[in-house]
Formats: sequence, C-alpha cells, structure tokens
Amino acid sequence: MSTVYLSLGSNLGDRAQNIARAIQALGARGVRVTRQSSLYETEPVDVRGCGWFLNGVVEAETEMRPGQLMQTLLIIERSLGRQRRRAEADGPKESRTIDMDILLFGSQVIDDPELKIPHPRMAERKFVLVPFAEVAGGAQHPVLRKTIAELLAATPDQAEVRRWANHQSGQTSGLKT
Ligand code: PH2
Ligand code: MG
Ligand code: MG
Repeated sequence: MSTVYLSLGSNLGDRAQNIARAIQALGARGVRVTRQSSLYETEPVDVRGCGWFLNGVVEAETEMRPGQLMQTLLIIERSLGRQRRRAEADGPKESRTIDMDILLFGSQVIDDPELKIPHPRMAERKFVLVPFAEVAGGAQHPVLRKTIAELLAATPDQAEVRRWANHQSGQTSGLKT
C-alpha cells in the first residue's frame, strides 16, 4: 500500500463538480482518498487566454503501481469529458474539464519519458503547493529533500491562489435551473 498525493484542476464547465466527480471516481477505482484540501481559485500559470482554475490536492492510498495509477487517472479524465487532441468545447487549447497529476508516490522517484514522479514542476507552482501544504505540509519531497511547507515558503511563484468560497457548488447545485 502506497500513500500518494494527487493534484486536481479544472477550468472548464462546472469546475467544482468536475473535481468532486473525479474524487468519487478515484474511490470507485481502488484509490482510497484519505484527505482532501479546500479548493482554490487560481490564476492560469504558463498558459494564456484560458479561464481561472479551481485546484485542489488529495492524499490517497492505493495498491496500484505508479504506471497503473497514471493510466487510471487518464481513464477518469476521459470519463469526465477531457479531450486532449483539440480544444474542449470552444475554449482555448489549455482549457480542460479535469486534469489529474501524480505529485508524489510514496518516496519513489521515477524518471521515464512518459511518467515523472515527483511532478517536475510542483515546487514552482503555488496552485499545487498551497493545497498540498494544507493536507500534508510535512510530506517530504524525495529529490529536493524539503517538506511541502518549506517548498511553499521558498517558491518565487507570484500567481494568485485564493481560497474558494464554495457556496455555489455541492448541495446547492441541484437547485440550478
Ligand atoms: N495546469 C497546467 C498549467 N497551468 N495553472 C493553474 N492555475 N492551475 C492548473 O491546474 C494548471 C495551470 C497544466 O496542467
Ligand atoms: Mg497538470
Ligand atoms: Mg496532467
């Protein structure tokens, strides 16, 4: 059994619902979510012309191996309507209903062309580090040998990350016409 940390992001459609569905789908596919951060509304980083994201991080336990977990994330992304080969709906290329990335997989370090763990850009991204620090500020980055809280304190990323007031999601979403 491995403890893993996953990042979730959405900037298309009902963003909170997309993330909630992704978390449900993890459980249904053998990835047991044990902790869940708040959601944050975040300024797009490294991409232009797309809407702001909602981002969060979950801690989970799984018997899968890293490659299997990655395949499972891709299957869930597709099941929630993510299309990788063209812009989704009529939005810009970087818009996505859901993106799920493996941040840490226990203390494993993997550097394959198709799978890199820890996530190569996590230490430069406040939209990852802020929710990650909320669920596991003490978790160790196995390459940088710093905790998530230390990485957050040291990151130069200036992009906006705001805690999201989620009164418009969840229970009330059924009331929308
Ligand atoms: N994901 C990206 C690129 N840029 N910016 C924000 N704020 N949130 C994301 O999840 C994100 C991004 C590539 O996966
Ligand atoms: Mg990503
Ligand atoms: Mg991804």
